[in-house]
Amino acid sequence: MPDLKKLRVGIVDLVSRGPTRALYARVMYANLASIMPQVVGVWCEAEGHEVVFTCYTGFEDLEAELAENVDLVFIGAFSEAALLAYALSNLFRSRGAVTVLGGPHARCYPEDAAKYFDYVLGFTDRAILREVLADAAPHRPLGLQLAARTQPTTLPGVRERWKFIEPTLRKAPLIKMVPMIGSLGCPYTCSFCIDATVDYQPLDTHQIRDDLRFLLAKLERPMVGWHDPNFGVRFDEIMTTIEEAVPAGRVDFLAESSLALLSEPHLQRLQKNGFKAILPGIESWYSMGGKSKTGGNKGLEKVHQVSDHVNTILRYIPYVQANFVLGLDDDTGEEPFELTKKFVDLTPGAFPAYSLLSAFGQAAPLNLDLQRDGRVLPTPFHFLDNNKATNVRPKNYTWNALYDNIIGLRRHSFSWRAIGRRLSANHVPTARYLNFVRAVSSEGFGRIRHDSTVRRLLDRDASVRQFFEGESQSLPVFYTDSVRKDLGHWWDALPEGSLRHDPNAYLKAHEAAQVPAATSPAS
Ligand code: B12
Ligand code: SF4
Repeated sequence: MPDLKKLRVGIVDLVSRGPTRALYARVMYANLASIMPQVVGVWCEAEGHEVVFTCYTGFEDLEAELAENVDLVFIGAFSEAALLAYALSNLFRSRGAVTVLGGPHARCYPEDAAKYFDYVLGFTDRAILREVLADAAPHRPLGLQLAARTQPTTLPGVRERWKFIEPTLRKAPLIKMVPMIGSLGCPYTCSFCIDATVDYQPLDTHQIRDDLRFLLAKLERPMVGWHDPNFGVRFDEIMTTIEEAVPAGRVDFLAESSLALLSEPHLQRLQKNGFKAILPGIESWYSMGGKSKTGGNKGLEKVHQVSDHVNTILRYIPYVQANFVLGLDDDTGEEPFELTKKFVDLTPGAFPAYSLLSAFGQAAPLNLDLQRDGRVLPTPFHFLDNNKATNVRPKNYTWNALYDNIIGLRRHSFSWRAIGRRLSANHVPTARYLNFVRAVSSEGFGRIRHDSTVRRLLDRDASVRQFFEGESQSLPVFYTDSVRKDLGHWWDALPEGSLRHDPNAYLKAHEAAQVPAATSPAS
């Protein structure tokens, strides 16, 4: 076999969707770095290529940090950073590089991303990466969409990723989290979730054990953020792994886990092993009983049951973020919002995190139904971060009513009274500090301001109203102006037409894939 050309590979992990100076970003963004860009770095080097790696948190001068003369650039992006990714790809391509997009945006909107990248990757394993490295050629006007059939069975651990982790941690001034992962997929099937159809698969426990020991040797007091979609599905296995690797409580851990996995004996073991933050998904008061272990309980009964459970968690774990999805089709009227306020009052120590129902392209089975019903809007990707906008026309609410309820709930949750009660219910200084910063910065107060602006525009700006009602595809000036402001100088590199996308691309691709099967004589 002829020797492959040694490539100069740039890798950019986009944690921020543009330049920023926000306090929360300064404190936290480097801690939100993804695992896969680091994995890609390890795999590229193992294939003999030279790698330049950057985690962009919004503070760096990207142009100065990014390697000149790169042959191939991998960009990892969530949809909220898609426009920045498109602008970067445009710039790199104009300088002669070939570009590759991976990450949640590539998985959710491959058809759109292929207009701006040479390769768009879904599930990525080493074989897919080798294919890209071997080809490394421009594919224009439409990029190649490649994906492994399933999630990879192994990923390089912390020891191998350390050369990319270390410089990223240096950007975090206070809290420094090392990203680790113990499993992929999830056994639950929440219809709105990207992992609803991805089989659960634990990763190698020997590697996890080795990584934890490695970290203890590297850092005085390591803090590990588990990126498992649902941590602790094989609870005993992962706990035994941790217990065998490090003395109890020497490493701090954070994880997203469903309430169903957080029984009191499990909490005792989590506490003993140094778990400091847990992010359970409650999602709704009327559905998702399985993952919260509330069975058929609904409404107020579920609020009391879940609140008791979360208060119990808080006795063992100092930081709890309770995740909710607002605007689900099961919700009607003010009741779900009032129930969540009740939860906030009954559970003062938990930080309530609200996601607006968002249909991320082809992420979830539910999105096909929403697109079939014509309910998905072409809201620019920039706003699709679960918070700034929902791109789903509500089933049981007018826009005014939905926004009034959301604003009311946010005001209640981030009132000075609620903030004060939260701080006095938190017993650990870091938990108090983080909850305070989150409440008063872009997340709490910032979202109240943002939603209030949208609500005002719904009354006063006909173009906003028509866009939200699906009566007009013309982008309201409000959106264009916000993107221009957020992207800063990157706005100039934004490719023509990229503020728009086809919100029904998934349905169209799905239907096109059905046609041959339905018309074939063998079927
Ligand atoms: C862990 C997690 C987090 C963690 C860690 C985030 C991180 N940087 O990785 C935290 C809590 C910080 C987080 C934050 C957010 N998250 Co999150 N998160 C997840 C979660 C639960 C698991 C993702 C994961 O790591 N899986 C393990 C990896 C290995 O698998 P994978 O993601 O499927 O990736 C595969 C491929 O996509 C590909 N790949 C992935 N990245 C890359 C990069 C490159 C360069 C390449 C080539 C390939 C590649 O390879 C992988 C192996 O096949 C998913 C939901 C879920 N159940 O999957 C949501 C999810 C990814 N998050 C989501 C969102 C919206 C957010 C936030 C915007 C929420 C918010 N408002 O704060 C932020 C954004 C943070 C950021 N970095 O910008 C959405 C993304 C939708 C979208 N299209 O953008 C998801 C899908 C949840 C949802 N709502 O449906 N999140
Ligand atoms: S429990 Fe969490 S990760 Fe699993 S399917 Fe439901 S929302 Fe997705």
